Amino acid sequence: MRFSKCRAGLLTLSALSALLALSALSAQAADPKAYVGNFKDNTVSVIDTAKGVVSATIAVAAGPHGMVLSPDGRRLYVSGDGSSQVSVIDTASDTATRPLEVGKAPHGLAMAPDGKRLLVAVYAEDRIGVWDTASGAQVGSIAVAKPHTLAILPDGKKAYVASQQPGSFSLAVIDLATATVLRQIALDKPPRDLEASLDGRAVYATVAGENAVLVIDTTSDSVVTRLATGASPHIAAPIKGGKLGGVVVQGPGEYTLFDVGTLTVLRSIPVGKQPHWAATSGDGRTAYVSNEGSNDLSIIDLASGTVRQVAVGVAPRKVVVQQQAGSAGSAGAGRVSIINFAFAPGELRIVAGQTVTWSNDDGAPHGLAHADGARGADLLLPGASVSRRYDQAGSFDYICSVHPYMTGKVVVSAR
Ligand SMILES: [Cu+2]
Repeated sequence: MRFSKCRAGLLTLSALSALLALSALSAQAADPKAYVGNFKDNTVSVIDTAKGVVSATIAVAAGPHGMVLSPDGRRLYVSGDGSSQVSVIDTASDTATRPLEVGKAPHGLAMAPDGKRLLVAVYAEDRIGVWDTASGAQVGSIAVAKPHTLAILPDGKKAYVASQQPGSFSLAVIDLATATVLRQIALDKPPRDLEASLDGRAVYATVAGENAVLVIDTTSDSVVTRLATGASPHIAAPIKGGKLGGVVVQGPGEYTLFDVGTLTVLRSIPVGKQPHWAATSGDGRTAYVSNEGSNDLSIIDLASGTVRQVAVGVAPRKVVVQQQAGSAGSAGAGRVSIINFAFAPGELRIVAGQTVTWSNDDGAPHGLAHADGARGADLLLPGASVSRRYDQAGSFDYICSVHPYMTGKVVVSAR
Protein backbone atom coordinates (compact mmCIF):
# COMPACT_ATOMS: atom_id res chain seq x y z
CA MET A 1 0.00 0.00 0.00
CA ARG A 2 2.63 2.42 1.15
CA PHE A 3 4.90 1.36 -1.68
CA SER A 4 2.31 1.97 -4.39
CA LYS A 5 1.44 5.37 -2.90
CA CYS A 6 5.08 6.27 -3.10
CA ARG A 7 5.25 5.10 -6.72
CA ALA A 8 2.19 7.13 -7.57
CA GLY A 9 3.87 10.13 -5.99
CA LEU A 10 6.98 9.57 -8.07
CA LEU A 11 4.97 9.23 -11.25
CA THR A 12 3.13 12.42 -10.53
CA LEU A 13 6.40 14.22 -9.95
CA SER A 14 7.96 12.99 -13.18
CA ALA A 15 4.78 13.83 -15.09
CA LEU A 16 4.91 17.30 -13.54
CA SER A 17 8.52 17.89 -14.52
CA ALA A 18 7.74 16.66 -18.05
CA LEU A 19 4.89 19.14 -18.21
CA LEU A 20 7.13 21.91 -16.93
CA ALA A 21 9.75 21.07 -19.53
CA LEU A 22 7.07 21.11 -22.22
CA SER A 23 5.70 24.46 -21.16
CA ALA A 24 9.20 25.95 -21.08
CA LEU A 25 9.79 24.58 -24.57
CA SER A 26 6.57 25.98 -26.00
CA ALA A 27 7.30 29.35 -24.42
CA GLN A 28 10.67 29.51 -26.14
CA ALA A 29 9.37 28.35 -29.51
CA ALA A 30 6.68 31.02 -29.92
CA ASP A 31 6.24 31.51 -33.64
CA PRO A 32 6.78 34.87 -35.29
CA LYS A 33 3.70 36.80 -36.34
CA ALA A 34 3.04 38.53 -39.65
CA TYR A 35 1.12 41.80 -39.93
CA VAL A 36 -0.89 42.91 -42.98
CA GLY A 37 -2.16 46.50 -43.46
CA ASN A 38 -5.63 46.58 -45.04
CA PHE A 39 -5.70 49.88 -46.94
CA LYS A 40 -9.46 50.18 -47.38
CA ASP A 41 -10.81 49.10 -44.01
CA ASN A 42 -8.17 50.77 -41.85
CA THR A 43 -7.10 47.67 -40.01
CA VAL A 44 -4.09 45.42 -39.56
CA SER A 45 -4.59 41.64 -39.71
CA VAL A 46 -2.35 39.64 -37.37
CA ILE A 47 -1.29 36.30 -38.84
CA ASP A 48 -0.33 33.34 -36.68
CA THR A 49 2.38 31.99 -39.02
CA ALA A 50 2.39 28.49 -37.47
CA LYS A 51 -1.34 27.96 -38.00
CA GLY A 52 -1.67 30.17 -41.08
CA VAL A 53 -4.73 31.95 -39.69
CA VAL A 54 -5.71 35.51 -38.73
CA SER A 55 -5.42 35.62 -34.94
CA ALA A 56 -6.46 39.27 -34.39
CA THR A 57 -7.51 42.43 -36.22
CA ILE A 58 -6.33 45.84 -35.00
CA ALA A 59 -7.87 49.23 -35.92
CA VAL A 60 -5.25 51.73 -37.15
CA ALA A 61 -5.05 55.28 -38.60
CA ALA A 62 -6.88 55.78 -41.94
CA GLY A 63 -5.24 54.32 -45.04
CA PRO A 64 -2.56 52.03 -43.59
CA HIS A 65 0.37 52.46 -45.94
CA GLY A 66 3.93 52.06 -44.65
CA MET A 67 4.73 49.38 -42.08
CA VAL A 68 7.88 48.55 -40.15
CA LEU A 69 8.75 46.45 -37.10
CA SER A 70 11.34 47.33 -34.49
CA PRO A 71 14.40 45.03 -34.82
CA ASP A 72 13.30 43.01 -31.75
CA GLY A 73 9.83 42.59 -33.29
CA ARG A 74 8.09 44.04 -30.26
CA ARG A 75 6.70 47.19 -31.84
CA LEU A 76 4.93 47.70 -35.13
CA TYR A 77 4.62 51.11 -36.79
CA VAL A 78 1.88 51.73 -39.39
CA SER A 79 1.54 55.02 -41.26
CA GLY A 80 -1.97 56.27 -42.03
CA ASP A 81 -1.85 57.72 -45.54
CA GLY A 82 -5.27 59.38 -45.06
CA SER A 83 -4.30 60.82 -41.68
CA SER A 84 -1.37 62.56 -40.03
CA GLN A 85 -0.52 59.65 -37.75
CA VAL A 86 1.69 56.64 -37.41
CA SER A 87 -0.06 53.97 -35.32
CA VAL A 88 2.14 52.17 -32.80
CA ILE A 89 1.23 48.55 -31.99
CA ASP A 90 2.57 46.60 -29.02
CA THR A 91 3.02 43.14 -30.57
CA ALA A 92 3.01 41.27 -27.23
CA SER A 93 -0.65 42.19 -26.73
CA ASP A 94 -1.44 43.20 -30.35
CA THR A 95 -3.01 46.44 -29.20
CA ALA A 96 -2.50 50.01 -30.36
CA THR A 97 -0.65 52.36 -28.01
CA ARG A 98 -0.40 56.15 -28.37
CA PRO A 99 0.10 57.11 -32.06
CA LEU A 100 2.80 59.47 -33.32
CA GLU A 101 1.58 62.78 -34.83
CA VAL A 102 3.93 62.93 -37.81
CA GLY A 103 2.42 65.38 -40.34
CA LYS A 104 0.11 65.13 -43.35
CA ALA A 105 -0.19 61.95 -45.44
CA PRO A 106 2.67 59.79 -44.15
CA HIS A 107 3.72 57.17 -46.72
CA GLY A 108 6.78 54.93 -46.30
CA LEU A 109 8.53 54.07 -43.03
CA ALA A 110 12.05 52.81 -42.39
CA MET A 111 13.73 51.71 -39.17
CA ALA A 112 17.41 52.23 -38.38
CA PRO A 113 19.19 48.87 -37.90
CA ASP A 114 19.74 49.65 -34.19
CA GLY A 115 16.05 50.42 -33.74
CA LYS A 116 16.71 53.89 -32.32
CA ARG A 117 15.42 56.00 -35.20
CA LEU A 118 12.26 55.77 -37.30
CA LEU A 119 12.16 57.62 -40.64
CA VAL A 120 8.75 58.76 -41.88
CA ALA A 121 8.13 59.92 -45.46
CA VAL A 122 5.69 62.79 -44.90
CA TYR A 123 4.41 62.97 -48.48
CA ALA A 124 2.17 66.04 -48.30
CA GLU A 125 4.78 68.08 -46.38
CA ASP A 126 7.75 67.27 -48.68
CA ARG A 127 9.98 66.01 -45.90
CA ILE A 128 11.34 63.04 -44.00
CA GLY A 129 10.63 63.12 -40.28
CA VAL A 130 13.24 61.54 -38.01
CA TRP A 131 11.76 60.08 -34.83
CA ASP A 132 13.40 58.81 -31.66
CA THR A 133 11.70 55.48 -30.93
CA ALA A 134 12.48 55.48 -27.20
CA SER A 135 11.02 58.91 -26.42
CA GLY A 136 8.46 59.01 -29.25
CA ALA A 137 9.65 62.52 -30.18
CA GLN A 138 10.60 63.97 -33.56
CA VAL A 139 14.32 64.78 -33.53
CA GLY A 140 14.87 65.91 -37.12
CA SER A 141 13.36 66.78 -40.48
CA ILE A 142 14.95 66.53 -43.94
CA ALA A 143 13.45 68.25 -47.01
CA VAL A 144 12.66 65.80 -49.85
CA ALA A 145 9.95 66.54 -52.43
CA LYS A 146 6.99 64.08 -52.45
CA PRO A 147 8.75 61.27 -50.55
CA HIS A 148 7.04 57.91 -51.10
CA THR A 149 9.11 54.96 -49.83
CA LEU A 150 12.57 54.78 -48.30
CA ALA A 151 15.31 52.33 -47.36
CA ILE A 152 18.21 52.54 -44.89
CA LEU A 153 21.46 50.69 -45.61
CA PRO A 154 22.40 47.94 -43.10
CA ASP A 155 25.24 50.05 -41.65
CA GLY A 156 22.72 52.78 -40.81
CA LYS A 157 24.72 55.50 -42.56
CA LYS A 158 22.73 56.29 -45.68
CA ALA A 159 19.06 56.30 -46.63
CA TYR A 160 17.52 56.29 -50.11
CA VAL A 161 14.18 57.99 -50.70
CA ALA A 162 11.81 57.62 -53.67
CA SER A 163 10.92 61.22 -54.56
CA GLN A 164 7.79 61.43 -56.74
CA GLN A 165 7.98 65.14 -57.56
CA PRO A 166 6.42 65.50 -61.06
CA GLY A 167 9.01 66.70 -63.56
CA SER A 168 11.96 65.75 -61.38
CA PHE A 169 11.54 62.14 -60.28
CA SER A 170 14.58 60.96 -58.37
CA LEU A 171 16.08 58.90 -55.59
CA ALA A 172 17.37 61.20 -52.87
CA VAL A 173 20.46 59.89 -51.09
CA ILE A 174 20.58 61.01 -47.45
CA ASP A 175 23.50 61.04 -45.05
CA LEU A 176 21.87 60.13 -41.75
CA ALA A 177 24.66 61.38 -39.47
CA THR A 178 24.27 64.95 -40.77
CA ALA A 179 20.61 64.64 -41.90
CA THR A 180 21.46 66.13 -45.29
CA VAL A 181 20.71 65.17 -48.88
CA LEU A 182 24.00 64.07 -50.45
CA ARG A 183 22.72 63.81 -54.04
CA GLN A 184 19.73 62.99 -56.20
CA ILE A 185 19.75 60.11 -58.68
CA ALA A 186 17.57 61.42 -61.52
CA LEU A 187 14.90 59.13 -63.01
CA ASP A 188 12.66 59.59 -66.05
CA LYS A 189 9.72 57.77 -64.41
CA PRO A 190 8.24 57.91 -60.89
CA PRO A 191 10.05 55.65 -58.41
CA ARG A 192 7.89 53.13 -56.54
CA ASP A 193 9.90 51.19 -53.99
CA LEU A 194 13.50 50.65 -52.96
CA GLU A 195 15.16 48.08 -50.72
CA ALA A 196 18.79 47.57 -49.65
CA SER A 197 20.72 44.37 -50.30
CA LEU A 198 21.89 42.43 -47.22
CA ASP A 199 25.51 43.57 -47.69
CA GLY A 200 24.44 47.16 -48.35
CA ARG A 201 26.29 47.35 -51.66
CA ALA A 202 23.14 47.58 -53.77
CA VAL A 203 19.67 49.09 -53.66
CA TYR A 204 16.90 47.42 -55.65
CA ALA A 205 14.46 50.00 -57.02
CA THR A 206 11.27 49.81 -59.04
CA VAL A 207 9.80 52.60 -61.18
CA ALA A 208 6.33 52.98 -62.68
CA GLY A 209 6.10 51.86 -66.29
CA GLU A 210 9.33 49.85 -66.37
CA ASN A 211 9.24 46.04 -66.33
CA ALA A 212 12.59 45.68 -64.63
CA VAL A 213 14.27 46.13 -61.27
CA LEU A 214 16.91 48.87 -61.25
CA VAL A 215 20.04 47.82 -59.40
CA ILE A 216 21.84 50.79 -57.87
CA ASP A 217 25.44 50.57 -56.73
CA THR A 218 25.61 52.35 -53.36
CA THR A 219 29.27 53.34 -53.78
CA SER A 220 28.79 55.22 -57.04
CA ASP A 221 25.06 55.89 -56.44
CA SER A 222 24.26 55.08 -60.03
CA VAL A 223 22.08 52.51 -61.81
CA VAL A 224 24.47 49.72 -62.83
CA THR A 225 22.08 47.17 -64.26
CA ARG A 226 18.44 46.22 -64.82
CA LEU A 227 16.83 42.87 -63.97
CA ALA A 228 13.98 42.20 -66.42
CA THR A 229 10.73 40.95 -64.87
CA GLY A 230 7.08 40.54 -65.84
CA ALA A 231 4.78 43.58 -66.01
CA SER A 232 4.78 46.03 -63.11
CA PRO A 233 7.33 44.89 -60.54
CA HIS A 234 6.64 46.57 -57.19
CA ILE A 235 9.05 45.48 -54.47
CA ALA A 236 12.35 43.67 -54.95
CA ALA A 237 14.07 42.61 -51.74
CA PRO A 238 16.80 40.23 -50.58
CA ILE A 239 15.90 37.09 -48.63
CA LYS A 240 17.96 36.27 -45.54
CA GLY A 241 19.97 33.09 -45.21
CA GLY A 242 21.06 32.61 -48.82
CA LYS A 243 21.61 34.42 -52.08
CA LEU A 244 18.04 34.80 -53.20
CA GLY A 245 15.94 37.86 -53.75
CA GLY A 246 12.22 38.07 -54.43
CA VAL A 247 10.22 40.45 -56.62
CA VAL A 248 6.47 41.00 -56.39
CA VAL A 249 5.24 41.27 -60.00
CA GLN A 250 1.77 42.81 -60.09
CA GLY A 251 0.71 42.22 -63.70
CA PRO A 252 0.85 38.42 -63.87
CA GLY A 253 0.40 38.02 -60.10
CA GLU A 254 3.73 36.38 -59.34
CA TYR A 255 6.51 36.27 -56.80
CA THR A 256 9.71 35.97 -58.81
CA LEU A 257 12.91 34.64 -57.26
CA PHE A 258 16.28 35.91 -58.47
CA ASP A 259 19.93 35.25 -57.70
CA VAL A 260 21.35 38.37 -56.01
CA GLY A 261 24.90 37.49 -57.14
CA THR A 262 24.34 36.88 -60.84
CA LEU A 263 21.16 39.03 -61.02
CA THR A 264 19.30 36.40 -63.00
CA VAL A 265 15.69 35.30 -62.64
CA LEU A 266 15.35 31.76 -61.25
CA ARG A 267 11.63 31.00 -61.08
CA SER A 268 8.22 32.64 -60.70
CA ILE A 269 5.56 31.43 -58.27
CA PRO A 270 1.90 32.36 -58.96
CA VAL A 271 0.26 34.19 -56.02
CA GLY A 272 -3.07 36.09 -55.70
CA LYS A 273 -4.45 38.97 -57.75
CA GLN A 274 -2.55 42.24 -57.98
CA PRO A 275 0.07 41.37 -55.38
CA HIS A 276 1.45 44.43 -53.61
CA TRP A 277 4.18 43.58 -51.12
CA ALA A 278 6.29 40.75 -49.74
CA ALA A 279 8.05 39.97 -46.47
CA THR A 280 10.24 36.97 -45.71
CA SER A 281 10.89 35.07 -42.48
CA GLY A 282 14.16 35.49 -40.57
CA ASP A 283 15.26 31.97 -41.60
CA GLY A 284 14.59 32.75 -45.28
CA ARG A 285 12.28 29.77 -45.70
CA THR A 286 8.91 31.48 -46.05
CA ALA A 287 7.62 34.44 -48.06
CA TYR A 288 4.40 36.32 -47.34
CA VAL A 289 2.85 38.17 -50.28
CA SER A 290 -0.15 40.49 -49.81
CA ASN A 291 -2.67 40.46 -52.67
CA GLU A 292 -4.50 43.77 -52.97
CA GLY A 293 -6.84 42.48 -55.69
CA SER A 294 -7.96 39.26 -53.99
CA ASN A 295 -7.93 40.37 -50.33
CA ASP A 296 -5.65 37.60 -49.18
CA LEU A 297 -2.12 36.72 -48.20
CA SER A 298 -0.05 34.08 -50.00
CA ILE A 299 2.21 32.11 -47.68
CA ILE A 300 4.94 30.54 -49.79
CA ASP A 301 7.23 27.72 -48.73
CA LEU A 302 10.28 28.76 -50.75
CA ALA A 303 11.91 25.32 -50.89
CA SER A 304 8.90 23.56 -52.40
CA GLY A 305 7.11 26.53 -53.97
CA THR A 306 3.88 25.47 -52.22
CA VAL A 307 1.45 28.35 -51.68
CA ARG A 308 -1.26 28.67 -49.04
CA GLN A 309 -3.81 31.52 -49.24
CA VAL A 310 -5.18 33.21 -46.10
CA ALA A 311 -8.10 35.66 -46.34
CA VAL A 312 -7.36 39.05 -44.71
CA GLY A 313 -9.08 42.49 -44.82
CA VAL A 314 -9.94 44.75 -47.75
CA ALA A 315 -7.15 45.83 -50.12
CA PRO A 316 -4.13 44.47 -48.22
CA ARG A 317 -0.99 46.41 -49.09
CA LYS A 318 2.00 46.17 -46.79
CA VAL A 319 3.06 43.04 -44.94
CA VAL A 320 5.84 42.58 -42.38
CA VAL A 321 6.93 39.54 -40.36
CA GLN A 322 8.81 39.24 -37.09
CA GLN A 323 12.37 38.13 -37.77
CA GLN A 324 13.03 35.88 -34.80
CA ALA A 325 10.86 33.24 -33.23
CA GLY A 326 9.68 34.33 -29.83
CA SER A 327 10.48 37.96 -30.54
CA ALA A 328 7.05 38.80 -29.18
CA GLY A 329 4.01 36.97 -28.00
CA SER A 330 4.13 35.11 -24.73
CA ALA A 331 7.81 34.20 -24.76
CA GLY A 332 9.36 37.45 -25.97
CA ALA A 333 7.17 39.49 -23.70
CA GLY A 334 8.57 37.65 -20.71
CA ARG A 335 12.25 37.05 -20.87
CA VAL A 336 14.53 37.83 -17.95
CA SER A 337 18.26 37.35 -18.16
CA ILE A 338 20.31 36.68 -15.03
CA ILE A 339 23.58 38.43 -15.64
CA ASN A 340 26.30 39.97 -13.42
CA PHE A 341 24.43 38.92 -10.28
CA ALA A 342 21.28 40.80 -11.26
CA PHE A 343 17.95 40.25 -13.02
CA ALA A 344 17.62 42.11 -16.32
CA PRO A 345 15.16 43.72 -16.60
CA GLY A 346 14.65 44.08 -12.87
CA GLU A 347 11.01 44.93 -13.47
CA LEU A 348 9.14 43.28 -16.32
CA ARG A 349 5.66 44.23 -17.53
CA ILE A 350 3.49 41.60 -19.17
CA VAL A 351 -0.16 40.83 -19.83
CA ALA A 352 -2.11 38.11 -17.96
CA GLY A 353 -1.76 34.73 -19.63
CA GLN A 354 1.85 35.27 -20.67
CA THR A 355 4.80 33.20 -19.57
CA VAL A 356 8.07 34.56 -18.22
CA THR A 357 11.31 32.66 -18.78
CA TRP A 358 14.39 33.35 -16.64
CA SER A 359 17.66 32.21 -18.13
CA ASN A 360 20.92 32.09 -16.24
CA ASP A 361 23.31 33.90 -18.59
CA ASP A 362 25.83 34.36 -15.78
CA GLY A 363 28.94 32.39 -14.90
CA ALA A 364 27.65 31.43 -11.45
CA PRO A 365 24.73 29.30 -10.23
CA HIS A 366 21.63 31.21 -9.15
CA GLY A 367 18.11 30.31 -8.06
CA LEU A 368 14.60 31.68 -8.17
CA ALA A 369 12.18 32.06 -5.27
CA HIS A 370 8.79 33.68 -5.73
CA ALA A 371 7.36 35.76 -2.86
CA ASP A 372 3.91 34.21 -3.37
CA GLY A 373 5.30 30.69 -2.94
CA ALA A 374 4.87 29.62 -6.57
CA ARG A 375 7.33 27.02 -7.78
CA GLY A 376 10.69 28.55 -8.72
CA ALA A 377 14.09 26.90 -8.90
CA ASP A 378 16.35 26.07 -5.93
CA LEU A 379 19.32 25.96 -8.24
CA LEU A 380 19.64 27.35 -11.74
CA LEU A 381 23.00 26.45 -13.24
CA PRO A 382 24.66 28.65 -15.89
CA GLY A 383 22.81 28.10 -19.17
CA ALA A 384 19.66 26.73 -17.50
CA SER A 385 16.25 28.37 -17.58
CA VAL A 386 12.92 28.18 -15.76
CA SER A 387 9.48 29.50 -16.68
CA ARG A 388 6.31 30.61 -14.95
CA ARG A 389 2.97 31.49 -16.47
CA TYR A 390 1.08 34.41 -14.90
CA ASP A 391 -2.70 34.20 -15.21
CA GLN A 392 -3.65 36.85 -12.66
CA ALA A 393 -3.03 40.59 -12.79
CA GLY A 394 -0.85 42.03 -10.03
CA SER A 395 2.68 42.71 -8.91
CA PHE A 396 4.85 39.66 -8.24
CA ASP A 397 8.18 39.91 -6.41
CA TYR A 398 10.92 37.33 -6.54
CA ILE A 399 14.51 36.93 -5.36
CA CYS A 400 17.48 34.76 -6.12
CA SER A 401 17.37 31.91 -3.59
CA VAL A 402 21.18 31.73 -3.59
CA HIS A 403 21.77 35.50 -3.32
CA PRO A 404 18.70 37.05 -1.63
CA TYR A 405 19.98 40.57 -2.35
CA MET A 406 19.16 39.93 -6.02
CA THR A 407 15.54 41.06 -6.41
CA GLY A 408 13.11 41.35 -9.29
CA LYS A 409 9.48 41.98 -10.04
CA VAL A 410 6.92 41.01 -12.66
CA VAL A 411 3.99 43.40 -13.13
CA VAL A 412 1.04 41.68 -14.81
CA SER A 413 -1.77 43.75 -16.27
CA ALA A 414 -5.23 42.36 -17.05
CA ARG A 415 -5.92 41.27 -20.63
CU1 LIG B 1 21.94 34.58 -7.52
